[in-house]
Amino acid sequence: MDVDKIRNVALIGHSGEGKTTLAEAILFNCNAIDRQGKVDDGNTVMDFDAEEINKKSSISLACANGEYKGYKFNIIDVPGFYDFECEMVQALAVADSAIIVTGAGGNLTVGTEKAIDYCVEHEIPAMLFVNGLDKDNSDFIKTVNAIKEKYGHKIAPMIVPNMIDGKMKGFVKVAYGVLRDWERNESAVPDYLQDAYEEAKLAVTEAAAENDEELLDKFFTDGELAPEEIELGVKKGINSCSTITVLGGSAIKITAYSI
Ligand SMILES: Nc1nc2c(ncn2[C@@H]2O[C@H](COP(=O)(O)OP(=O)(O)OP(=O)(O)O)[C@@H](O)[C@H]2O)c(=O)[nH]1
Ligand SMILES: [Mg+2]
Repeated sequence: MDVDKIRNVALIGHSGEGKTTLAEAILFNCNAIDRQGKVDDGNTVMDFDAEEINKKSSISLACANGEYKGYKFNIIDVPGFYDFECEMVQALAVADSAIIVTGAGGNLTVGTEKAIDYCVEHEIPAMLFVNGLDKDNSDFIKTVNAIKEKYGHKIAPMIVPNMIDGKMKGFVKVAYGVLRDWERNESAVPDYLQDAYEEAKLAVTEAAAENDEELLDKFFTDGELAPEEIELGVKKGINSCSTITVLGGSAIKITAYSI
């Protein structure tokens, strides 16, 4: 495979927020494994060491790879406990980018903060994955707002989850302004998600415009950007480390699916 089709991605963040579980889901979706193991069952790819299985928590970094849409992803699963911070430093020395996995408890956890600070300081392109949206009391918007409080306009949520009775039934694709369910049916953004959608749309549009002169001109002239332009500008922002995009879901429940 061509080198330019290889991506080294580190999963970092606070302990217990779901990095190993998300790695398992990614590998499953890449068809690298044929069943999705669970940390609690001691059968994940990344937590293979006897002590990790015993503790139900990662101790050293682990790597596995899978292919998706013509790209090879080398996934590096990093332990979240502070005692193992050097593992994050090692992983990010070789990673092209990071997925910062955070819980959805409505706050900025210390591990998330450390992970974002490290990526910002060392200019590592990063995105946030707000995990555990199947849990009672999970709150994507509150969590994103808590992170925004410290990192402001760097944070650009590309989705707004559609939560019904505590379950994520799909999400608004913010750049496109459509609601998508897990069968990939698309419909108009419902009224109850309108405010959250508009707020997120403004955030991603501004992030896109800030990262590209032409888009900035267009934004000032037209007051809006096309979905493809938003995606292009946000991608540029991620690459130049001025934007951290946000997705969310439930690692334990992710089955074959792509945005
Ligand atoms: N309900 C729910 N539980 C989850 C989710 N993701 C992970 N968990 C559970 O949370 C616990 C911790 O998950 P891990 O994947 O080990 O978390 P981690 O971030 O790798 O933890 P460290 O390796 O200690 O940093 C396990 O019991 C998982 O089954 C999720 O999306 N929803
Ligand atoms: Mg782990």
